[in-house]
Amino acid sequence: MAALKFLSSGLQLCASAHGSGGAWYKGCVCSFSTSFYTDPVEAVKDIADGVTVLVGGFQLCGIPGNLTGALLKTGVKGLTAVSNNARVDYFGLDLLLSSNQIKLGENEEFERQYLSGKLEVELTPQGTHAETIRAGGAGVPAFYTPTGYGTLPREVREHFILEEAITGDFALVKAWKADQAGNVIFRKSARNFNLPMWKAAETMVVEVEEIVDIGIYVYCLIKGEKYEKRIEHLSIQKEGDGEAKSAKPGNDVRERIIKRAALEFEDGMYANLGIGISLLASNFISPNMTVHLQSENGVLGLGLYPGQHEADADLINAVTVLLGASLFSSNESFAMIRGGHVDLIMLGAMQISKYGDLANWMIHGKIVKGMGGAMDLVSSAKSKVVVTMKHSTKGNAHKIMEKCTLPLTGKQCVNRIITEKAMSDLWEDLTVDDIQKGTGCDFAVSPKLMPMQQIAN
Ligand SMILES: *[C@@H]1O[C@H](CO)[C@@H](O)[C@H](O)[C@H]1NC(C)=O
Ligand SMILES: *[C@@H]1O[C@H](CO)[C@@H](O)[C@H](O)[C@H]1NC(C)=O
Ligand SMILES: CC(=O)N[C@H]1CO[C@H](CO)[C@@H](O)[C@@H]1O
Repeated sequence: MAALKFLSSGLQLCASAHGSGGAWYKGCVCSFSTSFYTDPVEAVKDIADGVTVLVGGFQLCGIPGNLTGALLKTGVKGLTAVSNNARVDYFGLDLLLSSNQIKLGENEEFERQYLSGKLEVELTPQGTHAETIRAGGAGVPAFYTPTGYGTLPREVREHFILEEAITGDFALVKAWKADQAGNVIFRKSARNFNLPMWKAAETMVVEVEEIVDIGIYVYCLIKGEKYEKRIEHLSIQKEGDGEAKSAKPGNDVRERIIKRAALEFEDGMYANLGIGISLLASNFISPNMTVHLQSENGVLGLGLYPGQHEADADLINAVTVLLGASLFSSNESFAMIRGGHVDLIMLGAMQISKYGDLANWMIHGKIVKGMGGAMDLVSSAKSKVVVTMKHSTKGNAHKIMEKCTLPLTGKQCVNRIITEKAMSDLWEDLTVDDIQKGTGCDFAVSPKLMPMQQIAN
């Protein structure tokens, strides 16, 4: 295994790897020396007990698996790990978690340890997380953001909360290719958190798939072998996707919601769709309409699910990208979201209050999904937030209620709710009484009450 190590002088972070297809530039002059390593354990041996390590990646896309695996071997203790997530057991950060080496993560093992109080943890909205790291790299110690206002215990000013920047002692980064001088390029959306983390740590250790001839920024490079790129939830396009199928009653309920949700799309709009019902609505976008789909992991111009042989782990959810799509890092992606440049946000909910408060990330003592990007997605008053969900829980508990009992994702942020029973309109076979029974709060009945519309087949 060929690997190389760069030793750099302190905090000079110099190059920036940009664009797809190998466009990158050097930002400034810095001095460094290079040494080569053949073993990932050697590459991480300077990581001592108690330091802070930033770990790149978004789900399984672009994670420095060889390096986190090597950390496990060095047996280092008491690390503070800063990471977007590490959700698949025994891969990446999970390895460290199960051996109790770190304090932060997000996965099943994490959930178990967190709930049992064994793990010290701080969960941060994904976009805030990306920005705290970007700010750390840019020397901005703290900033105000609308994300999480009214939900997170933070210092408040007007409608914003104060978030402190994050820097690390080490960044473990996964890139695609590096040259002999240490310039690196990322592939597709695999730049995600790798790019901002790169700049926010004193020492970078970079794992690449290939080292090419004649770079910077890097202290330590290691070439991983036999890359097995994994996709967490592979979805493949199936015959008949986008057509009505209503065999089972459960499907029928979903389909109603999906088809109504599809009417929210307008030609030329930018939309971010949560997984599940919301994303399925995109199957019904009329072919004479262009809707630009944005995704948190750094894609604008998402296409349909790939065919069997087109799946690409460097595009996480295994979606395809359309011609003319753009790819960017996670901090850039959330700047777009918080900045209100995405017209329509469609996502699911566990509870919604009559004031439009949204809860969808945690059930006390039971489920800790993490808020992911949801707090950021609902933080801009400029974006229309549409919730698609079943009207009640499986056990028939109310989901639309006076006041949410679960931890909030956002306050007064929901503009429209679409369920199988109602929107601001009614499905024809239901009466207002039926809906009142399934709803935990009073509501006004519109004078323009009419049967609920849905997209034609
Ligand atoms: C995102 O972070 C990268 C790396 O720190 C930086 O080059 C880029 O300008 C940032 N984008 C935004 C919108 O802040
Ligand atoms: C798209 O095509 C349908 C018929 O296929 C038509 O009813 C509709 O008006 C068209 N929409 C636009 C925006 O052109
Ligand atoms: C992410 C990851 O762990 N990548 C590779 C690291 O190196 C080993 C072989 O040395 C591969 O099997 C992994 O796929």
